[in-house]
Amino acid sequence: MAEIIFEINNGIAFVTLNRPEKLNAFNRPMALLLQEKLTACKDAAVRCVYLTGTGKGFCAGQDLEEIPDPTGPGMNRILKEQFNPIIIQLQQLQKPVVAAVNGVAAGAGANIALACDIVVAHEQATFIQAFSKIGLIPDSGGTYFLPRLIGYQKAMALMMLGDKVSATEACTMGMIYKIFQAGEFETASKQLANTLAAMPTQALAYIKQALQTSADQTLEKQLALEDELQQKAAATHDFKEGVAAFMQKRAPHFKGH
Ligand code: LHQ
Repeated sequence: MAEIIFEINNGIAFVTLNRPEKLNAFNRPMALLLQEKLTACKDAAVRCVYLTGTGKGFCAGQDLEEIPDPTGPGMNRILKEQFNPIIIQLQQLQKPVVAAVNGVAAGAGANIALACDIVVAHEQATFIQAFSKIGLIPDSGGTYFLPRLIGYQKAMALMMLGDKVSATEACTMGMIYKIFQAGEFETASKQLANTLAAMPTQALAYIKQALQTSADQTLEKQLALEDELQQKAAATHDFKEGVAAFMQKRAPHFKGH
């Protein structure tokens, strides 16, 4: 059984973590396969990526059974070769990435979700910075994204205590975008991906680029970046189409470039 299920349909790359018996915890083959599939998502035919998990969990982070295994990857390689490249790939993809968090997201599993662009969750999903419970520190970008999303104080407490945060709490504190009720989660989260895939992909990529730098940049530099990216956006087919459709009072047909 493949550790990652991958399918491109209607401009959306559906990427499903598939080790349900372990709540989709990552072993090395799964991490390397995810990297391969995220590379495949660079294809221009993909205009949105939808990341989710099989079964009752989204992802329980690193497979802890692999750690003491003498034939396993070893602590010194797991971040460098497995999780860090995944986080960079998610951030560098020039298109929106939706995390559809279907259940528990713990450890690196939680932080992979937070490295996606738009995070939506099933009402029963939970988010756990589980690391401190086993004597580790949050990784996979958690110490970067979480304080930026919810503030230093709440991030510190959640990371030190390893609290289980409900989807409702996560939404209230700004960790995630939306919650969907059980009966509508799959349809509504896929509809979100459909909407994004039909949008001006290049403009969405520029939005992603601009927001990624905003927290670490002076206002002057950010204004200059907005100017640069706006010139590029204005040169796309989709900008011309967007304005034409508005003037002609019709729905736009964006091509993604
Ligand atoms: C698992 C796991 C798991 C193996 C559930 N591994 N089997 C980076 C650098 C280097 C090294 C280490 O890691 C990292 C990054 C990290 O991600 S560190 C953090 C690793 N993750 C965790 O510490 C979370 C461990 N899991 C849990 O605390 C619980 O399973 C949660 C809270 C996620 C869910 O609890 P429950 O809903 O009660 O489910 P469960 O505990 O019964 O799990 C179901 C099965 O999945 C169970 O197997 P079993 O054979 O008993 O049915 C678990 O053993 C297995 N599983 N997480 N990470």
